[in-house]
Amino acid sequence: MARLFMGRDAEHPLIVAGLPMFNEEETIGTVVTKVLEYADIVVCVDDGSSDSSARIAEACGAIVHRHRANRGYGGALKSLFKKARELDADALIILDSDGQHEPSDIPALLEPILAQKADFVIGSRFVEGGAGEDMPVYRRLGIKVISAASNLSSDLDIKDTQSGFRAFSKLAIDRLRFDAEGMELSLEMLEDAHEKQLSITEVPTMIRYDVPKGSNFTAVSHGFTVLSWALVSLSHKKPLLVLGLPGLGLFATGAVMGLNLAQNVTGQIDSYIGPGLSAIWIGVLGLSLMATGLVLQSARGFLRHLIVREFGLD
Ligand SMILES: Nc1nc2c(ncn2[C@@H]2O[C@H](COP(=O)(O)OP(=O)(O)O)[C@@H](O)[C@H]2O)c(=O)[nH]1
Ligand SMILES: [Mg+2]
Repeated sequence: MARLFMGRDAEHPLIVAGLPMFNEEETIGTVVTKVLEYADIVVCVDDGSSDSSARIAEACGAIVHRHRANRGYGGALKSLFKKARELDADALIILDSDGQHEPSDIPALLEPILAQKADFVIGSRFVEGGAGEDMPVYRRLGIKVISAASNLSSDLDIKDTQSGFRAFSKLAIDRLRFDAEGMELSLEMLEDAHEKQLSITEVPTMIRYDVPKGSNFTAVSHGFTVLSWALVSLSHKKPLLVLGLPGLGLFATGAVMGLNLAQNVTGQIDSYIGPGLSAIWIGVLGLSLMATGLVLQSARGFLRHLIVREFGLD
């Protein structure tokens, strides 16, 4: 049954649920109806779905916000945050409209926010009590790799960086800004929250894979976009690690190849020219990577120092 109050105070905070929606006519009706049991307002962002999703969502009680051109998952989330600000929401909860997330988990995600213990809550498959029902093994592996790369750059130690089931406090709704168009937004948001010192926590949830249309993206395209974003971001933050370490590896390989050759030189010098040159260019490539890593790392340190000294920001 729909909640009858419209929250406006501490006892009845205004809960807005946001659903990015793209051709989800099979599931959207059930999802909107169930979500309305836990939220005051449901907003669906439709990116030119060619099916009846928008009509069904409206008939079930959701507000439908339409984009004229497809602006991707990231564009849908930007509109949802804007709408939450306009509505002056006390909390925003984002979930998929394909039925993968369980609306009855919404109170668990909202609990840390309403208790003012967190600003950003992730419904996680990988903390104790959470699960990915019928989750393909390659997806599980992909998410672990992406989360590891993301945690290397942000030190956040988030277990499920790819869950689309997320809740935000009023502070997070006001402060978070992101640019990404696609699923890489999942990481950009986390980094932005970390930089703005918003507190992030994970609560266990179940995410289902036995729904009619679990994903608009193949695991490979999702993995590739998000992982490349994670690596670019990591190279901005830790250039010495991303460039210097492989550089050191290449330099060591070149040196070992060269030494091996030098030890085995007998008579016929001609036959050593090819492998000798390879050893040299591998070594030089390694050295230049290390040098680039070092320069970028110190430039980063220098800029940071300048910003702190001149503007008092960190
Ligand atoms: N508005 C909008 N929603 C999208 C777009 N792409 C995906 N979605 C919705 O975003 C949610 C997550 O997408 P989905 O394909 O299920 O991603 P996955 O489950 O993480 O692989 C679903 O509810 C989709 O309907 C898009 O381009 N625009
Ligand atoms: Mg999905």
